[in-house]
Amino acid sequence: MAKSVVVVGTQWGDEGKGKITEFLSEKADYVVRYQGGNNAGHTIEFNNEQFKLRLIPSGIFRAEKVILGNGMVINPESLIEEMSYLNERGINTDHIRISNRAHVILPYHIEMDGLQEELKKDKKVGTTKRGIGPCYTDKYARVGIRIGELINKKIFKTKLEATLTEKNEILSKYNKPTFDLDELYTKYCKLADQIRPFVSDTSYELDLAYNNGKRVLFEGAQGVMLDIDHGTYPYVTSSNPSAGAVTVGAGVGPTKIGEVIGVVKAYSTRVGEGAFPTEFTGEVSEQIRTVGREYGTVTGRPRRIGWFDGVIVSHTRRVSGLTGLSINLLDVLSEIDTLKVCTAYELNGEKIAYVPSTVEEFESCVPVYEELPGWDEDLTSVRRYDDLPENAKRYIKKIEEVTSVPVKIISVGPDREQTIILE
Ligand code: 2SA
Ligand code: MG
Repeated sequence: MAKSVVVVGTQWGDEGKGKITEFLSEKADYVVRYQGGNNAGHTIEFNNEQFKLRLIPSGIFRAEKVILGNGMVINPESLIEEMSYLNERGINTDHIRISNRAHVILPYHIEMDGLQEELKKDKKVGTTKRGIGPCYTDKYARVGIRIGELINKKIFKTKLEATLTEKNEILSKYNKPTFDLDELYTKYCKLADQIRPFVSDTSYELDLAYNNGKRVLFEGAQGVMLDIDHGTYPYVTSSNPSAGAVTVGAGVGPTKIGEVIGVVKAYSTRVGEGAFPTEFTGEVSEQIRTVGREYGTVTGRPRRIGWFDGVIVSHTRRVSGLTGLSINLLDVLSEIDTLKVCTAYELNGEKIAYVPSTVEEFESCVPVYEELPGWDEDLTSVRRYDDLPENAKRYIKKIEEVTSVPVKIISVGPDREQTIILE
């Protein structure tokens, strides 16, 4: 039986996982998301059409089934909106399955997200304000509401009653809008009616799929540097984008995982706050932002730009067990005289090759760079590795050397066709 492939972000998200998942989904029967929610923003392009997805796995276009796993947090309103958006554009969504164990994002989570950020004053995380953190908080505090409970009117009412009083107390204390139980209940019962046909025990379905020889692809959202355990805590999201989370977040065993493809940008970006050692500003940074369309898919925020950071991608290799890299947006680096690759950090006069655990230390890290000559050629129509300019090949070799991971895919543009596969 073929082992599964996992696609993970190796940096701070927006590495182009959506494109690669969609590309790889040609060889997959099931595509599964295992963490996060509509804080993700995946852009997919083919046949001159562009699709923006937040909750729905990027395999929706070609897979037999797509699964929203139990490790996700789901805003039912956004999900239905996203399904209608796809349906209106002629994309079928009947093959979506939503885990009955996934948690529901309710409007009070979104209010709490905003409030918590406000209270942090100059220590804001820079969240997407989609209620992600507060929903996961409720999950671990054991007061969350799961999809399987939402679709059962009686259970939903009891659970909502139990938690809403406390939420309203906190919100009213800070003069934030509060929620009326009956109104919320009625609205969410209607949403529940719409999603009920798609809800199932997705771990059970995956087990059947494996037994029937189906090929499964797992799609991470965000990136390892935003992982609640392995990222730049507290400037992280509230889930585990790392590959290890697949097993818990989808309800499959670790023995099912074969390959882990780390998706990496040919440079680095970050949205939101937090340390970013290779960040730089100025003309070249502006050029990268414009050519690479580096603005958040969900919130439209301009992304911060940095050089390729080998320390971070090695960190991801270790915590996610990468077996291969997909280098994306290589085309964006054309027409830059000198490219820099960070190979180590200097911290308190010492050279280190790992990511320190505290933000304070991470902020003090000074990148050690190797400089490489750039190239002027446009790469967007290159389809074979051999046709890349020598300097682009040299740059790729350098990335392999500093990360110790073989490059398996190179992307030179957003379209499905603009992909180079390395044998
Ligand atoms: P949250 O909302 O609680 O998950 O935010 C916590 C941190 O995680 C970051 N984060 C992201 N970073 C990059 N891309 C993300 N998704 C969107 C996209 C971003 C957008 O794909 O373009 O549209 O702004 C994403 N989601 C969460 C966030 O910036 C916080 O630092
Ligand atoms: Mg994104």
